[in-house]
Amino acid sequence: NQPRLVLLTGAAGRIGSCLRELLPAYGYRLRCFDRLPVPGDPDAITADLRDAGALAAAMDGVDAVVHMAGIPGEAPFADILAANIDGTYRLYDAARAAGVRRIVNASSNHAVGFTERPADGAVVPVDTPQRPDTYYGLSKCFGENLASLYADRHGMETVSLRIGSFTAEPRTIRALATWLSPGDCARLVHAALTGPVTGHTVAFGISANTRAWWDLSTARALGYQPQDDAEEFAQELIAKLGELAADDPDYRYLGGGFTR
Ligand code: 15L
Repeated sequence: NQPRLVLLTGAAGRIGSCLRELLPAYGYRLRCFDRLPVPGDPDAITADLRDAGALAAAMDGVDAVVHMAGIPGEAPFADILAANIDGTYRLYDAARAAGVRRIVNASSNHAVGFTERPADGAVVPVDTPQRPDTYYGLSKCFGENLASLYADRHGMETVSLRIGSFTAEPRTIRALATWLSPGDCARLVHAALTGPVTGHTVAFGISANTRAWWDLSTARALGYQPQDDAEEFAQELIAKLGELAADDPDYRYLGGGFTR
């Protein structure tokens, strides 16, 4: 019972663009939604999440939603409030009204960004307490909690993906641990759309990085089998940038420099 028609918000964004390219091969039909025109998709809906009519129409006949829309980093609180908090609330409520069963929600590692690296080399579990590092991270905590509310109150399923560093290739030393490759991103979203979920599930979203210190067990339980490892780029990156000192926020905190 794989969902067929998937509403993709933020379809013109960085991750949205990757998913537009890679998800159809998994058998999905995408309906794209973005504030900005989606290149090469004349059927895409160009609207703000706060346009209730456009959002309701976008939900028609949809089997699942992949919610990638929002401001992807720190910004003034008023902007975060409008785009990420109010926008995500409206997305959820429109999905509820349309009877959509499952949402894959773009959370972020910055929802738990002030979590310190465990001294004993252990991984940070998914149920670590929320510790946002920015207003941006706070909006992702809101999204996770909203998903929990809509699961308990309305029986909706959500997988909140605490995405790491999504780039074509890792670009920083921190990303040797936090990288999510484009191919693994598509594999992860596919797993989140099809894997076994009861209520609200949280999963870290990174590749099979040798230096990873975030627990991937809940992602794997959905069926995610990452194929890429940032280690392939380690030698070159370390030669260029040097290793991180233990007191560098990029080393010490899950959210890296966002804690500064
Ligand atoms: C995020 O949540 C951001 O959207 C992205 O731009 C990166 O900063 C990423 O986290 C990260 O932590 O590397």
